[in-house]
Amino acid sequence: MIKKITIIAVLSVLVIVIIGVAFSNSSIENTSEDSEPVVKGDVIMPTKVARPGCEETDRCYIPSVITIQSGQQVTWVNEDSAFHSVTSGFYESPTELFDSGHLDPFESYTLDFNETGTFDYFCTLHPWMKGKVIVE
Ligand SMILES: [Cu+2]
Repeated sequence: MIKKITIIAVLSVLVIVIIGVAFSNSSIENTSEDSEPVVKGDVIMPTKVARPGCEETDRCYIPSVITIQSGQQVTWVNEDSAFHSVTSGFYESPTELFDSGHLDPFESYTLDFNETGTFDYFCTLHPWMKGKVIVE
C-alpha cells in the first residue's frame, strides 16, 4: 500500500514537471516569435519614420551609414508598420542602380555589393529618409 502511494506520488510529480517544462518552452518560443523579425537585418527601418522627424537625428535607417567590404551583402528590414523602400540615389535624382519597391512591414531586402564606392539611397514614399552604403 505504501509502495503504491509512493509510486503514484512520484509519477504525479514527474507529470507536473514534464507539463511545466513543456509550457515554459512554448512560452519562450512564442515571445521570441512576437518580438523579433524572422530576418535579422544589417539596416532597419524603425517605427514612426513615415512622418518627418527621423532625419533630425539621422535615424530613418539605422544605421544610416553602413560600411562593408566589396563582395558583402546588406539586408534591410522594414520594422515599421508602413511601407518603405530602399532606392538608389536621391529623391530628386534616383540612379536606378537598385530599387526594393515597396517593402511591407517586416519584409526584407538584400543586395550584394561587388563594386567599391558610395551608394546613397532613399525611400520613394518618404523623401526625408536617406541612407548610405560605403563599399571599401
Ligand atoms: Cu519610407
